[in-house]
Amino acid sequence: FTPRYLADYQVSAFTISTIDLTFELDDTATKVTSVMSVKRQGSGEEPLVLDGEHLTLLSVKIDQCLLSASDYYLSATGLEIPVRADEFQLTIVTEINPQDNTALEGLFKSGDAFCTQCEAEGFRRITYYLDRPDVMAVFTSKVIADKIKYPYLLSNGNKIASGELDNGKHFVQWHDPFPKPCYLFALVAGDFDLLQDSYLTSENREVALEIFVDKGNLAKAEHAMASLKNAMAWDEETFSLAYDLDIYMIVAVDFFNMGAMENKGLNVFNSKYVLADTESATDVDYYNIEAVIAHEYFHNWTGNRVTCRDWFQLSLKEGLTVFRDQQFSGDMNSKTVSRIQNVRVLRSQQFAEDAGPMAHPIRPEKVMEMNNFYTLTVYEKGSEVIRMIHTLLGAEGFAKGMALYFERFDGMAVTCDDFVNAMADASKVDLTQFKRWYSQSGTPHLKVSESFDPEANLYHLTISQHNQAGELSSPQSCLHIPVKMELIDADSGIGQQQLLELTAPEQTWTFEHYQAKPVVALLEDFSAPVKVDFEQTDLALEVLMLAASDGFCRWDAGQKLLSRYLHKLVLEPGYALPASLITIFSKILQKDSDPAFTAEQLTLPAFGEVVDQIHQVDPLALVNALKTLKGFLAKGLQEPLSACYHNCAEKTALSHQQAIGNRALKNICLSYLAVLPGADTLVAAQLSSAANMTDTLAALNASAYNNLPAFDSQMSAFESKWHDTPLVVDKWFTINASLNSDDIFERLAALLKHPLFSIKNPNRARALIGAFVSANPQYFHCQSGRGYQFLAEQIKRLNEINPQVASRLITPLIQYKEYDLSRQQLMLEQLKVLRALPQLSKDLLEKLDAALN
Ligand code: BAL
Ligand code: ZN
Repeated sequence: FTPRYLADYQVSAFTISTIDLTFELDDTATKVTSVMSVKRQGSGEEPLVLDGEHLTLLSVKIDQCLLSASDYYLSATGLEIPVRADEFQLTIVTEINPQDNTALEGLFKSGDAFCTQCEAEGFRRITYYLDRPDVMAVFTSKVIADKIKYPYLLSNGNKIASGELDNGKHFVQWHDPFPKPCYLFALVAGDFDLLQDSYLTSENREVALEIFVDKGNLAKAEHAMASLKNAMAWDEETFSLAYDLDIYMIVAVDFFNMGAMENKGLNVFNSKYVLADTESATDVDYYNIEAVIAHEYFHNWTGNRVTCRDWFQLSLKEGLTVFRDQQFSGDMNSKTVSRIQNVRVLRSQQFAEDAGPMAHPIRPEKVMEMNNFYTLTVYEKGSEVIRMIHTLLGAEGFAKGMALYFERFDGMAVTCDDFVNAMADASKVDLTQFKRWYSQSGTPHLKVSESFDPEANLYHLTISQHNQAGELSSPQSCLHIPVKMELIDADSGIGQQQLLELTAPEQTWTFEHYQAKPVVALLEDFSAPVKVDFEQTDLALEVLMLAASDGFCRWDAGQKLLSRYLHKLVLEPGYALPASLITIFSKILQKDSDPAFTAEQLTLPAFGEVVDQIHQVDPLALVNALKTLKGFLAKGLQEPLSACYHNCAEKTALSHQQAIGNRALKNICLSYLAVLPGADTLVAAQLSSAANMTDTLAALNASAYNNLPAFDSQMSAFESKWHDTPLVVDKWFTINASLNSDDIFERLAALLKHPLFSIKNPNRARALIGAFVSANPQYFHCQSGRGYQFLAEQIKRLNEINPQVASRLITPLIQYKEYDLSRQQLMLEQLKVLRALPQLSKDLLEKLDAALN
C-alpha cells in the first residue's frame, strides 16, 4: 500500500466519453459487460491503465479484436493494456460476486435487493475502468434480472427501454445524459413499495419523485418526500438552482456504510435517513432525515453538475454541500438550535480529529485509503470554511459567487481553488490569505484580552491567533478569521454588533464612547472554527447568557460556565460547586424562551468536548465530574425542573415545531430529575404514557444512565414490541450498550450473540459497538482496559468483514493522547495487537501507522 499525494496530480492519459453497461444479475456470479469509447489525451504512448479489484476478468476486446492474456497485464489492482491506438472502443466482460461482498463497496446485496456504492473507489469492484472523478462519461446501463424477485431495476438518468426476456427475466435500460464520474454510478434491483409524487421546477419541468422502501414501509417515507420537496424549493429560492432530469429516485436499504449517496438521479440511502413515523422515530431522527435528504439533493449541483478534479478536493463538494444543508436546516427549524448542534459536533469530535494522528487539512495532501477521508474535518470543518466565506462576503455576495462558479464550471471536474476564486472574483475581494484554511490542519486558538480606559471612555479589545501547538502564528501562516462580535453596555443592556477581520498575528480594536466597561459577546453564530482563550468572569458570562443578542452566544456563555466548573471538579478533588450556578440556571428555566433553546442551555457539555479541553484527562474523573454537576443542578433546581417537566408534559395541541421543542425541554428535565431519589416512578410513568419514540427513548436512556431496577424489564418489553423493526432494534442495542452497570461486559458478550445482532450490518455494528464506545465512557475507559480490549476484538472481526466500518470505530483508540498516561498505555497495547494482524486492511493500516509512528 502506497500513499498518493495531491502534488502528484496528473491529467489522465486517456479519457472515456461513453460507457454502455449490461448487468446480468446473479447473487454469486453477476456478469458485467462494459463497452467504452476511449480516447488518448495528450501525445504520449502510455499504456491504458485501468483500475479493478476483486474482479474475475472474462474477456477484453479492442474494437473488434479479442485480446489474449499475453496482450495485457492483470494484477490485483488493475488491468494494463499497452495500446497504440489513440481512439478505440474497449469492451470488457467481468464477473463479480455481490453476495460475498461484505465490504459493501461496488455491487452488493442488502437483504434481498442488489445495490451499489461507488464513492469513492467502488466502481473498480464492478468493472475495469478509469476510476477517478475527472474522467466523465455518458452512461447507459441495461439491467437484467429475474422478474418476480426483482420487479424494479433502477439506474441513473431516464428509462429508455424495458422488456421481457426468456427464463422469467426482464430488463430495463437507463440513459443519463449528463457526463459523470463513475463514483456517481448506481444500480438497484429489488422488490419495494413505492411512494410517488411530483414536483414542478421553477423552469417548468415536471419531475417524478419516487421513494423505494421495503415492503410495508410506505407510510414511513412521507417525511422524506416532504423534505425532498422542501429542499428542491429552497435551492431554487436561495441559489436559483433547479433539478435537471425528469425523475428523481431514492432507494432506502438496510445495509449501507454511509448515511446516503448522491448518485445522479438515483440516490441510495441508509434506511435510517428515510424511514420515520412518530411511533418508531424520534424528533432527532426526523430532523436528520430532512437534513440528509436535502444534503443528497443539493449534491445534484454541488458535486454532480460540478464535481471534484481529484479526491483531495473532496471538500469542494462536501464542505459546500454540508454548508448548504445546514443553512436549509436552519431555515426549516430554529436557526440557533441548528447552529448549536453543528458546533457541538465540531467541538466534541472534529477538534479531537484535528489534534489527533489523522489530522489533515480540509484539502488533504496525502491519502492512502480515500475512504478514511470522509471525515468530520472535510465535511464539518469544510462547511465552516464555506460559512466564513459567506460571512465575509454576505449572503448576496455569496450567491453571486455561486452563480459565477456554475457559469464557469458547469459540467466540469474542478478544484477548491476554483471555487474560492469564483467567490473572490464575483465580489472583487481578495481571498488569497483566506485560502490558507485549505492547507492548514489543527484548530486555531484565539487569545483575547481587553482593557477599559474610564477617563477616555475607550474600550480596547486585543485578539491574537495561535496555531494548534499554542504558538503565535507567523505572518506567513496567519489565517483570515472573521470574528463577529457584540459589545453590550452593562447598564442599558444595549449592544453594538460588528464584524472584525483578524488577519495578523495580533490586532487591537478600540471602541469609543463607553461610560463603563462593556461585556463582549465573541464569535457570534460561531463565526470561525476556533478555540477561544478568554477569561471572562462568571458575572460577564451571566450577562451574556441573558442579554446577548445572538442566541449562539447566549448558549455558549452557559456552556463556558458549565465547562469551567467541570474543569474544577476534575482537577480539584472535593471541589464544592457554588450556589450561584443554581441561581443563574433557575433564571434560565424561568425565562420565557423557545423551549428547544432552553433545552440546549440546560444540556451539559458533552464528554468529548471536555476531553478536548483538559490536557491528558483522567476519563473517569470526568465521568464523575459530569455526574456530580448533574446531581448538583438536579438537586438545586428540583422544584423548577419538576414544574417545567409537568408544564411541558401537559401542553398539547401545539404546532409541530413547538411540540418538538417542548419534548426536548421536558426530556432534558427528565434527565436531571432521574438522578434523584424517586426516579423510578417518574421514568416508569413517562414510559407507560409515552405516545412517541422521543419520549420512550428519553425514559429508557434515563433508566440506563441511572441503572434503574426496572431497566431489564423495560428493555424486554421494548424488544417484544419492536423486534420486527430494524431501526428500532438498533436503538434497543444502543441503549443496552450505554447501561451504567458493572456487568456490562457480560451483557455485551450476550448482545453480540443475540439473534438480532449481525456484525455484517453496519447500522447494527455501530448501534452496539459504536454506542458502547461513545455513550458509555465509564466502562469504555475502565481502569482494567477491558473496554479497549472489547473494541479491539470487534475491530479485528470487522477488519475482514467491512474495513470501512472497522476504520471508523477505531477513532477513539488512535486518539489515545487525549487521556492520562495509564489509559494511553492500555490503548497503545490494543493498537499494537491490531497492527500485528495478518491481512490488515489498507483502511486500518493507514490509521494504525499514523497512531503508532
Ligand atoms: N458523497 C458521500 C455521501 C455524502 O456525503 O453525501
Ligand atoms: Zn455529501
